Amino acid sequence: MHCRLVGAPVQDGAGRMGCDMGPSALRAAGLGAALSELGHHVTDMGTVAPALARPGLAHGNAALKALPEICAWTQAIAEIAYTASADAMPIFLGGDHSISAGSVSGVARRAAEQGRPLFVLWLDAHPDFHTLETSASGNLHGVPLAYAAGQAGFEGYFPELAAPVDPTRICTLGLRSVDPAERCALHEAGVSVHDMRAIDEYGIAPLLRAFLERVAGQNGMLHVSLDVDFLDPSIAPAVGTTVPGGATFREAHLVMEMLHDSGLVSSLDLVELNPFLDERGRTAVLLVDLTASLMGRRIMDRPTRSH
Ligand code: 6HN
Ligand code: MN
Ligand code: MN
Ligand code: MN
Repeated sequence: MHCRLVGAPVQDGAGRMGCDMGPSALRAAGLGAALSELGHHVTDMGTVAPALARPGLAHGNAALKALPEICAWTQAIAEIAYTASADAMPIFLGGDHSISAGSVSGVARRAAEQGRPLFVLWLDAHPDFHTLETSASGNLHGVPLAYAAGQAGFEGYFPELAAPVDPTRICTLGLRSVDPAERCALHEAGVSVHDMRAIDEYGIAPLLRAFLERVAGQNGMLHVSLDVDFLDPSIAPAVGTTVPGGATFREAHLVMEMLHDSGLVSSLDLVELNPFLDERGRTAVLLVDLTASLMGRRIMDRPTRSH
């Protein structure tokens, strides 16, 4: 596999500073070497430069923070996502989760051009399904999934979508902090939602397996968006939005191992890593190890089977 690393040092979408150091921390933790050791060809594309922010871009929701800046980042990241996905698997190094407005919309444009449906697996404590109207915090890392899914109200602010993702092709896994407006919008849009209660009750593997079978059955492409706060804060402290009760070390690795075996993943986001909050780089190292599992590192060889 040819992997293209894309640094997206965005911090304006989060409530606290530090995510701009995420790409450096992931590189320092050995992401490139881990992928090379697995036999992949790795190209580091460097760092996305933001487009110029449109001066005076204002919205009726006065709580929104850094709207012109995030719109400009989205434009720049969507362009590179479209380009990088032409001949490789792009891996986006965040940056807060607002970078996924660009990464998902860019790879969605690529998938549409190839005539294949794009599916999205959102691994996160939060659904990030606010619109510009419903965000109460004003932090734009809370909106990227709604934008990419073509929810109303982004027109005239965020870049026009070449290909909105069909919400019924989105699966969120790991939710445990959902705002009332998001709960309602997710339901109405028909997003597949597996919260932590469902993971506790049924186990993470059957939930993921059912989704992967759907992707495979439609010859889909699959974008995976991994927010650090999907993981339990006890194993991944380097995030500004910790919520207790997250995925365990083995649950997270199992997700990655199953994704690898599926052979379906065509692009990946690693987001919300805030190195300022880390403990001797342990969260960055965990993200590198999870990415390695997604890209083929395994404990033992296994007999070939369907999933
Ligand atoms: N993230 N729903 C909350 C908000 O501020 O809108 C939290 C968003 C978190 C975003 O985790 O990427
Ligand atoms: Mn998120
Ligand atoms: Mn989150
Ligand atoms: Mn919210």
